[in-house]
Amino acid sequence: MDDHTIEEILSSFAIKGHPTKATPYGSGHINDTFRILTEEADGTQHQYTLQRINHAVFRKPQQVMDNIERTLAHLSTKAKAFPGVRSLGLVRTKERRNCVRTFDGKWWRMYDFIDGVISYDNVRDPDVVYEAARGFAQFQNMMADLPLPRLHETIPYFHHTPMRYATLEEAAYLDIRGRAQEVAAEIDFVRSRRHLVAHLLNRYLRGQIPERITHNDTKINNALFDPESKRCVAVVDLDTVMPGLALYDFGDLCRTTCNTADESEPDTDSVHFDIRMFEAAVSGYLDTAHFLVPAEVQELVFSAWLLPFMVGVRFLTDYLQGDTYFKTHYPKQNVDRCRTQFRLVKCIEDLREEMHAVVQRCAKASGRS
Ligand code: ADP
Ligand code: GN1
Ligand code: MG
Repeated sequence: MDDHTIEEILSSFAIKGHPTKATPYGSGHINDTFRILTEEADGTQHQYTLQRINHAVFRKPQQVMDNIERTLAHLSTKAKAFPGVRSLGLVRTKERRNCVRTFDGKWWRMYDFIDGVISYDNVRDPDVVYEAARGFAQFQNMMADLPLPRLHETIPYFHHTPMRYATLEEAAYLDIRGRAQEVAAEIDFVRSRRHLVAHLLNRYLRGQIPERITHNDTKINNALFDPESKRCVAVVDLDTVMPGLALYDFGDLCRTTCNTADESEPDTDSVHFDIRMFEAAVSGYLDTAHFLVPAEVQELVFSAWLLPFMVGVRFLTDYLQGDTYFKTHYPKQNVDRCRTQFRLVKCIEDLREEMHAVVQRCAKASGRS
């Protein structure tokens, strides 16, 4: 996108000062994010985050924005009870709307840029992992009493694991890009575990695990930290905040914090599941998520297995379908991503007993039996 277009988009928003710089920002796989600098006549500078909402992924961007507005309004009522937590500030358009749809059919929104914080794609510090788990648990806690109506499901069936499995089978069957043979081992890996995909969903359907309002995309780079205290001060990427299972949030956090390698690491031998990070995640989560019922605590280890498995299935499906969903930066990145996830799954299968022992220890320490 050229600067002229960015300037046009920016002119729709009620920002302070004149834009002086727009830089692509972050490493998210879905939206296009820009950091915007502006300057007022007296030299005062401001920073904003401009985002193009990926409307191929979020088919109803207006519903995404409605959810975000309600989420942010609700979080603002909690500010006093949760000092130190910074919330995203939505920048309205000059017509007081929460986003703009440009003539070319693209959807744009703006936030105040949260400054002086740090984000991680990969983290090796257990204190940061502990704080991240606390941050996401606190987010779930703050959202628990959101008044009705139910939030929109911005991506229907987002964490519906049997549906994800069925979509993979369909993609492998249709094989529109002729790639199925090349990833036959990965498809077999999934098939040999298909009896596990509906486990949490079944417990939910039986009423054993409750629906909550969850973030649904708790990868570590969606949390922002104070570099000195290491505390998680903000949770961003609210596009998928909707009804879900708390365990999906916990599992996704482990997926990105316990992996010793990058998500796209081509050398799977360097992928290990770091049980020290797992302990930090469990501990931070259980110390904060006092609302969890025993069945949820019981399934923490399973959720840490399920999320890399499911995200691996999604990367594999996207590769078979021609890399249309996740942003990729080189031709077989989705294959590398999928293999990384499946290696993590394998590591977790080997560490199951130790992981259960960690949960038991942390549950005791957090005052649960
Ligand atoms: P995507 O859906 O593509 O992942 P995100 O909303 O997560 O997009 O934004 C990408 C990255 O930009 C985030 O991971 C976060 O590190 C950073 N980011 C997003 N919003 C802000 C903000 N308001 N202030 C500072 N950094 C932000
Ligand atoms: C995407 O948007 P981002 O990069 O924070 C994806 C998640 C995946 C993740 C894998 C809306 O997250 O579901 O787990 O990539 N977000 C969406 O890294 O699909
Ligand atoms: Mg993100």
